Amino acid sequence: RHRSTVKIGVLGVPFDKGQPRVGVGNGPKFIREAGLINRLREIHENIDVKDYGDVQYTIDNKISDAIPNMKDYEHMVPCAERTSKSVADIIRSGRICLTLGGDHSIGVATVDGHIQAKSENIALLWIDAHADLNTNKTSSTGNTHGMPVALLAKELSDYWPYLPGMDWQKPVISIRNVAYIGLRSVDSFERLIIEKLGITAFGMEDIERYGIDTILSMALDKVDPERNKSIHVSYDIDSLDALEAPSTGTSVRGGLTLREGIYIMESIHRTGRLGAMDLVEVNPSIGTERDVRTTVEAAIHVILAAFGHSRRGLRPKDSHELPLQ
Ligand code: HAR
Ligand code: MN
Ligand code: MN
Ligand code: MN
Repeated sequence: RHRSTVKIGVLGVPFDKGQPRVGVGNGPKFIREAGLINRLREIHENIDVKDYGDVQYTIDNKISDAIPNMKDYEHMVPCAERTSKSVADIIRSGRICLTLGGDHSIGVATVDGHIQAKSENIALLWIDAHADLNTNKTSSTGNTHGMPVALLAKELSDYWPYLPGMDWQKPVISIRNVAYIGLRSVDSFERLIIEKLGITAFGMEDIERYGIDTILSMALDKVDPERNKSIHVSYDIDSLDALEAPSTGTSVRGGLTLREGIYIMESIHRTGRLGAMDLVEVNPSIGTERDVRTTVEAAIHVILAAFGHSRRGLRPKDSHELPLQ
């Protein structure tokens, strides 16, 4: 009956340089304008939400084109540094950090910030159609939103050149603490890395076979066997089926239903150990007005589930009886 207070810090990262399409930088604006903050407050009476606004950064021209096949590196690096610091500060102040993207290149920063604040005891769930596991050598696009997991993984550090401006990004996560859910568009080198390193990866065919509830327990058994870690969920809206989330840059059909997408976050909420969540790749410049509304609403439903919204409804606030008359 008595619910403990859920403290949330919302951070916008309107970053779009990790991929070629304009518009994804407006994700935070559209998600906020759809009423996110108040809708979080309406989940129940013990929600405490603070909006930290958007991350600002200035381009570092000293490092422009420093790394072959990493487009707009001089944007990615300073934005990531600022984002990591903000995420760490928000978590240190006792809040669960909800980061609104922006493209998925910001995942390197949000996970880094979470690790800075909580030491290395975190488990990372990467909910995505894509593995985002390319290095600048394996990427066929040079888009950094396809690289964050490879930047984070300890086991892949030898596959990167020296990355100027990224010295702050020292605590990398072991790939043993990462699980994918929703994969269905994986590049050949990404598949090779997944197999060589034995990364926990559940694609759509696994979800088809076992069901989302079992998949989630299997994922947590691997990355958080003692059920004691701070959980980071990096949620790419393109994990959802293209029909559920059409307004995103690289949509792939045959994905998660919104029901499965919501269920994932309801389950993570029940663990009581959500430490940070990213919601990325909503692009309001793609599709019709209705597509945008569908996508933004899907994002909000997934977020509300993460912070305790119940599809069973809320009990009356001060009463256990039906009103008479
Ligand atoms: N694997 C492709 C690349 O590296 C596509 C990257 C993915 N797009 C995303 N990230 N939305 O999940 O370019
Ligand atoms: Mn550039
Ligand atoms: Mn992604
Ligand atoms: Mn994706």
